[in-house]
Amino acid sequence: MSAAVDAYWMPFTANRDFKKKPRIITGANGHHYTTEDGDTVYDLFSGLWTCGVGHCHPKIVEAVQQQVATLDYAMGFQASNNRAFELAERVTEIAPEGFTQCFFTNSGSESVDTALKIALGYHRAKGEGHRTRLIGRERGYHGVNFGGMSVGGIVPNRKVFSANLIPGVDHIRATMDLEHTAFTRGQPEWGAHLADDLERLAALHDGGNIAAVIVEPVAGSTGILPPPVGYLERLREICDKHGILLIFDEVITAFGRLGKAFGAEYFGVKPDMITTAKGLTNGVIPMGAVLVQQHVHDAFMHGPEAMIELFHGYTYSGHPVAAAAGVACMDIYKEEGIFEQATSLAKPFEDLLHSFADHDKVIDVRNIGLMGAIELAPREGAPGVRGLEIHKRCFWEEHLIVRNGMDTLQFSPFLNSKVDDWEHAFERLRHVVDTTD
Ligand code: PXG
Ligand code: PLP
Repeated sequence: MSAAVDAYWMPFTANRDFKKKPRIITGANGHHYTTEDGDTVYDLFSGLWTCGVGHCHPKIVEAVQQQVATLDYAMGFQASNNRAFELAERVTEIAPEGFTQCFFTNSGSESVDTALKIALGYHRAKGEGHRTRLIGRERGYHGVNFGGMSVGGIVPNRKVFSANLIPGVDHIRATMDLEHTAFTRGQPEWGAHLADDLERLAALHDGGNIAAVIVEPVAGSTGILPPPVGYLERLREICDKHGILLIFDEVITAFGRLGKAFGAEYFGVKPDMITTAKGLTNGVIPMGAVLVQQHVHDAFMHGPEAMIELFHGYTYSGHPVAAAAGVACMDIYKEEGIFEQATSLAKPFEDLLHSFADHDKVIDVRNIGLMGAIELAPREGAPGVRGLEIHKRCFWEEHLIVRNGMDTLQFSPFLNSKVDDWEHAFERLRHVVDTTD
């Protein structure tokens, strides 16, 4: 039986619908959840893109237990804890060359707002305080704080707050057009020219007024949009031409989702800052990080040495328990060859997803690394209902986590998944898709 469910106002959830028949998880182990009804559920979303190495990994559990009993918390401003320094070293070690600095936050949303603030401070420190404009992309997701929401491009997330979004923000176009890209495996050939939209905004505002451009290398939340071939390279070129900082929001794509430590490495394009969260701690303790290139950091390191260089930080920046979880993750990524496993799983994953391409309800299948989407045609007059029904039926009838964003089914499987488990799961999913109106 459900405990009382009234008091908890759930995030990004249809609360009234959910509370009629709650889906409540009470335990997890490896690739499965346990529900309050005692069912074992296979997770095709690894948490919320978070738990790449599986749930309750013994090495992370142990690291957290030891840390919480050794140093639970230490003040983080003008003093710190050993674990935060250790994790910053470990993360910058696997980052692309030049990323020598790490600023800790507690979430992806905080990482994004931190990166935007660093961008503004950077230009000011360099005597270009007029560079204040921030550019995001339509359909982008950069979390829910005011900065991230403003550069984000997901309409329902912005609509209610429209009049209070931060000023001086513009957006380039999204990269997907089903007419040109439907059923592409990996990066579409079509669409590199969409990066030129940044050139248009640079012409409109004068490129010299633009502080930063933020994009997800692969747009995740909006339904997995891999970048067109050549697109990210072109964005980098335009940013360089106008002195604009490029921020990759890698809250999803960092730490193995594409088979590399960072999407920047996978695509061979180097931004100036990288925002992360999720896989930094395998979702076990909330934590995010902004990785910064040396030149960005160094721009702040002037003036009297006794002065704070960046007036920004969170009570829990570099929290020792979160950092201990992070260090354990970095160990696991290396010792268990997690990124290599993810790389070798990408092709079987792609094949399983694209086996839905011929289905009469399916209008697109997209994938890259271990990110994938099956987009269903919306039911007439009821957008999103088909997707939600499939999510619920998968949970209750097939004991399967399949996330839906409206009518797009989204997949973020474990980086160390077993192909047999997938085959079984996708068979059950097909049955649900077949038998849902
Ligand atoms: N940037 C990106 C690129 C993200 O994907 C955030 C920022 C915000 O992170 P926090 O930790 O503040 O939630 C995200 C988070 C989904 C889903 O189903 C995606 C996210 C979160 C929850 C669900 O696609 N992305
Ligand atoms: N609100 C108040 C009243 C505070 O004192 C603080 C931090 O000291 C905050 C908000 C910010 O909290 P956090 O540092 O956890 O983001």
